[in-house]
Amino acid sequence: MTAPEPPKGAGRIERLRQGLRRTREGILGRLGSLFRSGAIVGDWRGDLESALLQADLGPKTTDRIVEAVAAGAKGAAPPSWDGVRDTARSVLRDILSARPQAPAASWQPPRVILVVGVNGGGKTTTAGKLARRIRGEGKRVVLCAADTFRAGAGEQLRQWAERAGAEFVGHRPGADPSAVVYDAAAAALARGADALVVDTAGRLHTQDPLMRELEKIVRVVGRRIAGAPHDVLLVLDATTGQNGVSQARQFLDAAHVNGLVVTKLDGTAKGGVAVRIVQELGIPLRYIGVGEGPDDLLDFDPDEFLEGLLPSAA
Ligand SMILES: Nc1nc2c(ncn2[C@@H]2O[C@H](COP(=O)(O)OP(=O)(O)OP(=O)(O)O)[C@@H](O)[C@H]2O)c(=O)[nH]1
Ligand SMILES: [Mg+2]
Repeated sequence: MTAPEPPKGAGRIERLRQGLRRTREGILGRLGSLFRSGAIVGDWRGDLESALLQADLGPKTTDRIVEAVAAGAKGAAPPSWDGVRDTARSVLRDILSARPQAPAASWQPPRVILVVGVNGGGKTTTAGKLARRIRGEGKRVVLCAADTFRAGAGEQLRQWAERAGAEFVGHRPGADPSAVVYDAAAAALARGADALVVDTAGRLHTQDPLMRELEKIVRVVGRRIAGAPHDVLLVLDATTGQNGVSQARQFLDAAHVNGLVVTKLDGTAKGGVAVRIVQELGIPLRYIGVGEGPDDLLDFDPDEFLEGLLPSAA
């Protein structure tokens, strides 16, 4: 089976543009016409502020942008649209680029990627999309269904495995998640896989707290594969905004999260929340989800993201 290539170049930018459409149109619709047409009467600060807050950029970032625009405005004349847009982009670029990745430690395959987050955020979909990308690079990948809570979860992941051309390891619903991970690690080693992607539950069937179960998964896979899990991706749903960020914090310690994934950016006009998430959690944003399709997971690139949000030509 040959896996399709992940989107590249122009295709990827177009997907990003599509995914951010509602947020972009929200911001541009309110501000572009106002500043461009010079129709500002009086308090442009209030208009700018409310458009940025509507996009869910958060009060801190909004203040920073408004202050920077005010500082750049000449005398009493209202700022130009170009000035507003460029200032906003530069403040946002500052925030989004502020957290360089730690240099990658050396590791031996299989690379173990653990996908965690609250229920419904898009973990299984993200695990499936990741497997597809890895296959697209011509590598062998095992998908592990460590969500044994939801009856349909294993089947959902198995279908992704089929589509991606990945191998699948799952147990019956209700099984011990760590036991599934143990078997998947063994299978990945035995088959010489390049990557093992582990989908986890947002809830559990036992009284064991979720965080304790995640800690156990981390321990078990680390005993089987040196240095694993190499990546722990916390999946956050952009449509849940600030609530999602608060809920997410508890995952940071339990699972040593080293990367964020913001999903469903296509389903919201509040895509500015991605900036807020990066700022508040202080962990690099690695991927963004812009749709339900297999190719709708994009590498996060601050400049591309800003071009999708506030195009330089708009
Ligand atoms: N529009 C859109 N939908 C998404 C995206 N990512 C996931 N979804 C959808 O969100 C829903 C939930 O996704 P799942 O991957 O099942 O979420 P989960 O975190 O695994 O959920 P649980 O297993 O119940 O904890 C599904 O209908 C997905 O198709 C995205 O980037 N955009
Ligand atoms: Mg799931």
